[in-house]
Amino acid sequence: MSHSPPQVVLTIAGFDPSSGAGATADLKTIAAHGLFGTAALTALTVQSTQGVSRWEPVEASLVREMLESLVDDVPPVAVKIGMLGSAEVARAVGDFLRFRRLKNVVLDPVLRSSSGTELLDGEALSILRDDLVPLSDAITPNLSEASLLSGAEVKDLESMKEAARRLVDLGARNVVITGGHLQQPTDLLAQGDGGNVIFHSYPGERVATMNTHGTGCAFSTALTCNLALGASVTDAVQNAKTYVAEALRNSYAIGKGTGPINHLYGWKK
Ligand code: PXL
Repeated sequence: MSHSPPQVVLTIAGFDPSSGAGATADLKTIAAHGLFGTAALTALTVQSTQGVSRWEPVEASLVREMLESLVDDVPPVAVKIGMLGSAEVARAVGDFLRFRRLKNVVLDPVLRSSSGTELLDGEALSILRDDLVPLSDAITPNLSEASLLSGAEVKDLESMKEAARRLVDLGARNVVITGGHLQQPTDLLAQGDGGNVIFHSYPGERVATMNTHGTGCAFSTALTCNLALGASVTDAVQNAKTYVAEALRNSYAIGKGTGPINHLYGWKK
């Protein structure tokens, strides 16, 4: 019997050996959505649940070749971009997006690990902001990433709106600022609409768990998967938020540090 194959979602991301975040975690999120994941690695981190101790970017020409060899063979219907590693890799990803004109591109501007390690230098940040933001259909900064990218201090819903407005001015079409670190974890979607900005807010409930490693990666990848499945941006944000909340609720303590969320909670034993 032959089955019709699933759609393909590509993640361009770093490698977290503990697999709470990064490309291997993204592949779990993509599988959880019934889609087929492919991955191009941009950086290798030395990392456990206790944090990142070191990382190295992958050589840009290698990333370029990984992307080019994949894209004709297994064309993706959506692309998630996470950790970029270096200015050269960021440039290579920008060129790839420009020449291939791929759809449903979601950029998660990963700047720092939750344990505080810088994951991108200043030159790469400029390329991310000036080149990759306008090439993406949606960007998913958390509060501190929104602050660093927009130059506005972000701490509550009002300042999230101001930062989102500035990010739309930088060329972002859809900005989702994830408010998981707020007292009440509200996400904000800002959509650029010919000079105007339309806001939608998504209130959530705090899930009491210590196993929070990978929430940012999972949110942006779940958003990408929902776009791949044909959801509107507003529905995709709500569905991605629900996915992360369930993955938090069903998480378990793995390792001695911050445990991962349970990406595959839908597959009960
Ligand atoms: O959560 C951000 C992130 C993304 N990608 C990789 C990471 C991390 C955080 O540590 O290691 C590869």
